[in-house]
Amino acid sequence: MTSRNDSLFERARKRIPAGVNSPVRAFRAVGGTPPFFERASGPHLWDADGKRYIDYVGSWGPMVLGHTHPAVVEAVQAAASKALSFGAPTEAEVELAEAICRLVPSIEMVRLVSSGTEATMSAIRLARGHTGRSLVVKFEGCYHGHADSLLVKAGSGALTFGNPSSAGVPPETAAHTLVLDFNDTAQMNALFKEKGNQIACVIVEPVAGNMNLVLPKSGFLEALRENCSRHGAVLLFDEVMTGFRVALGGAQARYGIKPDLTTLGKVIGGGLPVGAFGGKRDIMEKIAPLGPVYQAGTLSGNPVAVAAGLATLKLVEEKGFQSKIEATTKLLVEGLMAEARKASVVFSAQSIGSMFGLYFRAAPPTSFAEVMQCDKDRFNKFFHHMLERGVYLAPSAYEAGFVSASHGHAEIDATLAAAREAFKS
Ligand code: KE4
Repeated sequence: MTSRNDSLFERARKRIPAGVNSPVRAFRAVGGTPPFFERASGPHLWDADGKRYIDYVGSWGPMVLGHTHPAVVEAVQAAASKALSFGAPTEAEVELAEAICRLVPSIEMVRLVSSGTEATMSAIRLARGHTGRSLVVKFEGCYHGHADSLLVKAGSGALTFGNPSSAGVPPETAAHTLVLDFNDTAQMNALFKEKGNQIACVIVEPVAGNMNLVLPKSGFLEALRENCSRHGAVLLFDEVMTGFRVALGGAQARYGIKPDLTTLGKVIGGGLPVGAFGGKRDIMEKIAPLGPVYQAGTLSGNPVAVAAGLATLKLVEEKGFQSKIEATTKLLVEGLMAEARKASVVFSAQSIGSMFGLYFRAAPPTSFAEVMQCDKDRFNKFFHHMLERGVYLAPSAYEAGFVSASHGHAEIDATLAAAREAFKS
């Protein structure tokens, strides 16, 4: 990596753990020095040495319009010139709540927070408060932020209580979380049969994007819905990543499943800190100060962040937005597969909406175990070849990629040209 990135990384590591404010940014999965970015526009990023990259991370999802979209920058500047924060109600946050409820009809009431973690942490507490039950079910490979109850890996057997996946999470806390295998409907049915009436909620990424991209098998989400309804458990769709990416109304719109609660983030902040949890009115009315489940936040509904979110959603819901970005993403993955075939490299790729997955495996994985069969070393080599050629992919074989509305044919062609070289070597 170039000298300024190296010197900045060295300086950063003195005062910030691993030199980063979020682990995946440290490049420990792929090795090397991460570029320190200075500015962005549309599909492009520029690092501290002025090197330009085509961006397929998009800040891990928020930058669906492309970077520094004029309408969003203008909205932020206008809001900031009036106030940076009140800690009191504003019309803008009512507008954002109304927009979210309109675009995701399963959400009848919503509470804004400042991150996806806050959204899922609050939604879990709400589900437990609403049902009076403690057990939470999640799926291995799905990530829902870093709240204690969610940093849990499978126990000795999937149907036994979980163990902490991070230091600092008390075993007693992890014991209330069960971890199942994504897409394993039989296992889920067996759990509900045995413990259904003890389950407060099931939290799932309806399309998994944190173990690379893994799509739900047909029947999996339907079985989840049916089991939760039958046993009075809350079905919580974590759409922090899939919301407004997999479809305008999220994965729930695409797959026609109505969850009881939904968490959102990323796109609804347009790059600024906004998360949200919402759903059925009778559940949401349990939230303080209306109900007994406490939840709060100094900067929840922050006017500047809400302005960015509102400006972003306005453009995202424009006619043709989703179909255009979906077509571009398809062009990218089909092109990459064609280049890999030409170079006889074992590779597969898939996309859904504006999200995509790249796999050094003959076919896209349908489970966590199959994701683990992907050739990580080949991905890491591919990642660095692409980075050298000015293409910035997610720095881990276990992350999904993102296309923005500002990516056009020029970016796709340049990416495919870089991939042609990378696959050759
Ligand atoms: P945040 O607390 O990072 O805003 O959101 C947590 C979260 C919750 N739910 C889902 C489905 C998510 O994808 C995320 C965060 N996604 C990661 C990307 N793998 C953020 C990147 C990072 O951790 O730096």
